[in-house]
Amino acid sequence: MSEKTPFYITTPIYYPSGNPHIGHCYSTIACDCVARMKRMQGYDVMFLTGTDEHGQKIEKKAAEEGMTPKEYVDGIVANFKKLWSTLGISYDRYIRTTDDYHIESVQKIFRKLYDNGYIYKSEYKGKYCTPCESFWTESQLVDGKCPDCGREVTDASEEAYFFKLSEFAPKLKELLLDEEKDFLNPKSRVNEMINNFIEPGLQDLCVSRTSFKWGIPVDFDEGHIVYVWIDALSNYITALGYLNDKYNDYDKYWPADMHVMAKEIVRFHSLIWPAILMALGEPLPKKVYGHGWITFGDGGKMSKSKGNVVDPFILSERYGVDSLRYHLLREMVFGSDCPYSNEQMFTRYNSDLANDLGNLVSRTVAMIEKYFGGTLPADKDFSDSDEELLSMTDELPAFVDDTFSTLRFSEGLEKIFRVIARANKYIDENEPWILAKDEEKKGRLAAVLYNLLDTVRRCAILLTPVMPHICPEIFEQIGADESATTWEASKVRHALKADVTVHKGRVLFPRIDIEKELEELEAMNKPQRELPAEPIKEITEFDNFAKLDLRAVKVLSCERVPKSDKLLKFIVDDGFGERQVLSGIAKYYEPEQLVGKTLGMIINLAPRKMMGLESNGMIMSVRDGDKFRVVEFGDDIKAGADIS
Ligand code: ME8
Repeated sequence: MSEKTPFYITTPIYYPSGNPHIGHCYSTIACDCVARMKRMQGYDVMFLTGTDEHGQKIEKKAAEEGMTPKEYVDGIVANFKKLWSTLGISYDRYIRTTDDYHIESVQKIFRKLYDNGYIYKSEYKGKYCTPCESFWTESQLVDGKCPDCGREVTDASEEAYFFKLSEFAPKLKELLLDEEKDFLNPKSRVNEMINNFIEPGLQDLCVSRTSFKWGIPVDFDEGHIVYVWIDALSNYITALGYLNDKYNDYDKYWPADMHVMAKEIVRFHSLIWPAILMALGEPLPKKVYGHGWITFGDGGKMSKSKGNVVDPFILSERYGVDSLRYHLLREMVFGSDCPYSNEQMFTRYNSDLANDLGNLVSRTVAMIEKYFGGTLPADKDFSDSDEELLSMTDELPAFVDDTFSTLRFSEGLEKIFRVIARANKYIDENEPWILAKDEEKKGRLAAVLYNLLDTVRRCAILLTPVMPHICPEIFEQIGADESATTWEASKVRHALKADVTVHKGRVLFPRIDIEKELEELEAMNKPQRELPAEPIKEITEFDNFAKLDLRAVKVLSCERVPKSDKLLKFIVDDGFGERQVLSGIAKYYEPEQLVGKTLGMIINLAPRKMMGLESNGMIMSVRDGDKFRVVEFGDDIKAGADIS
């Protein structure tokens, strides 16, 4: 038996400086789709993702939250993993740059670069913000001031290590222009790299910092921390066991077949990363793909800091994981930016998934049940007129392979759905309901329905990497056994049993009422309570305040409300008894964190129903921009104590 060919694909490792959003989902789903397809094609796939957990930004965020950096990232990493599991991401390995083996490898990599003469010690000169302890380059300043705090900066210098990036300029240019290697895609990024970075002259890169602590120490020079991009890029090899004993997969999987990312970090992957590998004497990755951004509203890259993020948990819960995966892959044209729109997602869902694919499956299965009791007869009367549909389908596997392997999912999917539309038209052309009236035409009717089933089968195989949860249901409904659902079987006509039996199942893609859904999503996006427009609300009488019954309560239990991303359900002791209260704070707290706590609550608000559950009161909280906390008292405060 021949060995399987290895295939190594990576996402960027994301910053856990905030929770994952739909932009992160795109890169990860894209890689997942390629990984799944390659596995179906018989490759031995290693699909790596992870988190890039060091650096000043994370150190600061954690401090703001009153946590250690590790505590802070642990919480966010759990959310990344939860999202990937929700979205059916089939990663083989998850690397955290805080993992011991990675730290050990990075220290060895840094030393090896130093020993090989590619890292040297010098002076780093820049603009320094003393309160932030940060160096900035001239171009990073905002109006000549610190971009973080807006204060004055001063000229300063510090001792730092530098990587001889400049030395690699000719080799990098050659790499980027090598047509056979086809290293960087899309091609527009090649020109960008050459014109914007190589031609103006590559500068040596400062690769150590002394101004913060949350990073990997340079092990031979105390106080120096390895620059976060050296730490981060190295993940692609440390995760395979390069210079560590944790794994032993480097020889098998390196060089990577594809690194996938969005355009803003292509520079790091197509210039700095290859230069580091050249300096280490290691082979270069085969391909770097820089896709565009999913943009939102104002056309900027959707980011954690803008607070305008569409929640992938809510979308996949309400409309199905596979619909979200399909939408993202179908809409994004490789290389271009793509505005995110729920309306666009619903429109596409209704036309492609509900109308075209869903209907094709349900009509075909229903007709086989109606006309043949669910099992097709072996005798069929095929016709030359079937050829157009069949030969269109024959073209799909190679085209999908080519387009999906190069991140051109929208092209591949468009072509699959053209065949699905053609199949629907084939039903209208052949009018099975007329054929069914004539006993003599039963053979023809069976052939028509069989061709339809087989077209569904072949399309569903090719759609499996995109919609891995729904396609197996389609196979079940059309009676395709395992041998008829392999990648190879997508290339073959009529792989279903001649006397195939279908099984009617649930409606795969129920139609979406677009208006209604948009309204409901909009309502979910509204902040819970509007902040007053004026700085201070109008004066009120003491009597109004006295009407509110404010008490300390003890949290007896707390759990998430199923199907809600926002709500937590509490049972609290209010000093008089137990009561149930709901609060929309699931984004900010894990239920376990709150059990046993003594919180502030308004206990005499009229009861309200949310998600079918009654809430009796309101837990008090404070919001300051991004920050959010419940109002909390010490353990020594009894339940029922009066707040005034
Ligand atoms: O850059 N549209 O991490 P990061 C499409 N840690 N893709 C998007 C996106 C959007 N709006 N927003 C994010 C880092 N992405 C570094 C990477 S790799 C050695 C270190 C995706 O959390 C896209 O892949 O800022 C982008 O390149 C990546 O997330 C940036 O993630």
